[in-house]
Parts: sequence; C-alpha cells; structure tokens
Amino acid sequence: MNEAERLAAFEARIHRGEKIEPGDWMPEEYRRQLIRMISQHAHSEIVGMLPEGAWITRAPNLRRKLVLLAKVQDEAGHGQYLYHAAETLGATREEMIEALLSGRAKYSSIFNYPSQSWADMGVIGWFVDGAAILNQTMLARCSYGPYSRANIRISAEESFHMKQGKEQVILMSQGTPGQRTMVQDAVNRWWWPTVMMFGPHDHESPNSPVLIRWGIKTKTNDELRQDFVNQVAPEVLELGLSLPDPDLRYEQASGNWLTGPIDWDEFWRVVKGNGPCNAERIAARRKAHADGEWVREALAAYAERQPTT
Ligand code: FAQ
Repeated sequence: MNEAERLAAFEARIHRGEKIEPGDWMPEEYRRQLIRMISQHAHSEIVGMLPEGAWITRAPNLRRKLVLLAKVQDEAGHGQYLYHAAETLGATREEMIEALLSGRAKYSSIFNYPSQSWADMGVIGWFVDGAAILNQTMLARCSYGPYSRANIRISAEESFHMKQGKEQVILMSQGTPGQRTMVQDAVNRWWWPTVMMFGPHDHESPNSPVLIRWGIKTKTNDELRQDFVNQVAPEVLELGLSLPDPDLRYEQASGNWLTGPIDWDEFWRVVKGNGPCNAERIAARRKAHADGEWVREALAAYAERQPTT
C-alpha cells in the first residue's frame, strides 16, 4: 500500500469504531498529537496532586483525611497509567519528565491556582474532578486503545472524587455561617478557572479539527464546557450559593445555561507560566524529583546486578 492508501485504511478503521493499537500503522501526526495530549494529561495528574496534597495534614477529621489521602494517591496512579500509555507511542518517561521539570511541557491551567481553605477540597472535587470526568469519559471513547482504556479506569475513580467533593460542599453550604462563607469564597475562586480548563473556544483551538477527524476527541472544548455549566450551575444555585458571573442565565430556547465572557487573557497568562502558582508547582516537582534520585539509582544498581537470561 502507498501512503495515501494506508491513510485511507487507517481512517476507515476509525470510522468503523475500531481501536488503533500500539503496533498498528498510524500517521506521524496522529502519534505526535497523542503524545502531546497524553503527556500533558499525565503531567496534569501529577501536578494536580499538589493543591490537595497540601491539605492532607490539615483535614478536619480522620474520615476526611483518609478520603483525601486516597484521592491524591489515585491521581498519582492516573499519572502512571497515562505515562505508560504515552510510552506505547515511543515517548520515553525520561523525556516527558524532563519536559515537565524544565517548564517546556504544558499541564492543566487549573493546577496553577492556590488552595486557600479546607472548603477548596470540596469545590476542587466537585468542579475540577467533575470537569475532568466530562473530558475523560469523552476520551474513554477515543480511537487509541491504550488511552481509551486508561480513561475508562480513570473516569471510574474520578467519579468517587467528584462525589466526595460534592458531599463536602453540600454539607458546608448547610453548616454554620462561617462554613457557608468559606464554601462561597471557594466557589467564587474556582468557578472561572474550571470553566477555562476546557481550553480555548472551538474557533481558537488549533488542535481540535485533526483530533476530531481521527476520533481522539469526540466532543469539542465548547461542547464539554457547556455540558459542565449545564450540569453544575443549577446545582450550585439550588444550594443557595451564588456563582461569580452576573451574566449567567438560563436560555429557554436552547436549554443551556449561558455564561458571561471568559477572561482569556488570564487563561493564556496562566498557560504561559505566569499564573499564581506556576513557579511553586514546578519547584515542588523538581524537589520531588531530586529527592527521588537515590531511589532511581538503587533501582538501576539492582537491575544491573540481576543475572541476564
Ligand atoms: N491548560 O488546540 P487546543 C484532571 C493548550 S486532568 C493548559 O484546544 P487541545 C484530573 C493546549 O495544550 C486535567 N493548556 O488544545 C484531576 C494547546 O497547546 P499545545 C487535564 C491548555 O489539546 C482532577 C493550546 O492550549 N486533562 O483535572 C489548556 O485540542 C483534580 C491550544 O488548545 C487533560 O489533559 C489548559 N486548560 O484541547 C487531577 C485531558 N487548554 O499543546 C487532580 C486531555 C488548552 O498545542 C485533581 N487533554 N491548552 O502547545 C485534552 O482533552 C485536551 O488537550 C484539552 C485541550 C481539552 C485540555
């Protein structure tokens, strides 16, 4: 088969709903896009441990501590599944980690915001994991087998994360005046960054057309963002909380909750490394990597001493 015939056969497989597996022929651009997306996703899970990890020692009781500990540990596991999925495409772990630690790699903008109170643990679980689930259940249907399967598992775990967060917000919104103030403040701070984390509007999303053509994304950034707002906005209002958007309104004709304009300048500032916590997040990952040096050395020495078969 020549190149054009290979591409046509590849696209026909995707069209039939078949999964593309690691050894299969694929266009170089399909491989490049997947490595880009999966490694960014893996980095997001690993960096995403930091805002919540900071609150493990300050959990108000043992049950909350256990739940938060399990959640943060799950995020580490998600990072591992995803790095493995990217490795099946030829990316090495060392290259990916180096890209993260040098600041070249992207990871989700959302994790460059600080977690300022215990209420943030509830709101992150509900909003951020809720947003991640919408994105990841879509990616669980993607055309690349290893990424699709990783997202099936991740989504199941995220759904527990989302529920524990929502439960906390519900409880705090019915609690003391102090707790209500704390949870309202967390909602105010996390709403817009979560709305932004779905990425730029469709007409400004350079990667979307090829990702959709090859079945990597099956919904666009704006479609997923709209699903999120439709799902979460009425539930937040139902709890007697407000959202920091004076233009938010329900549109009868479309059945959609419409937001006011998104501050894309803020989004790009954060993506380009100038958000409130970008430097702190990278410094924390560099320190963890340096602290783990002796473990990597010990593993390499152990592997060297094993008899070769
Ligand atoms: N942050 O052309 P598009 C989680 C970049 S996991 C930073 O629209 P695309 C779990 C984008 O990379 C959350 N950069 O890009 C958890 C591209 O730059 P590039 C992460 C962003 O790929 C919960 C440029 O802008 N999930 O939360 C962002 O078609 C709680 C142009 O954009 C994933 O990574 C952003 N928000 O769509 C953990 C899922 N948005 O690479 C702990 C997989 C866009 O060309 C606690 N990824 N950019 O230089 C995706 O679904 C997609 O990559 C999107 C972006 C939707 C993120």
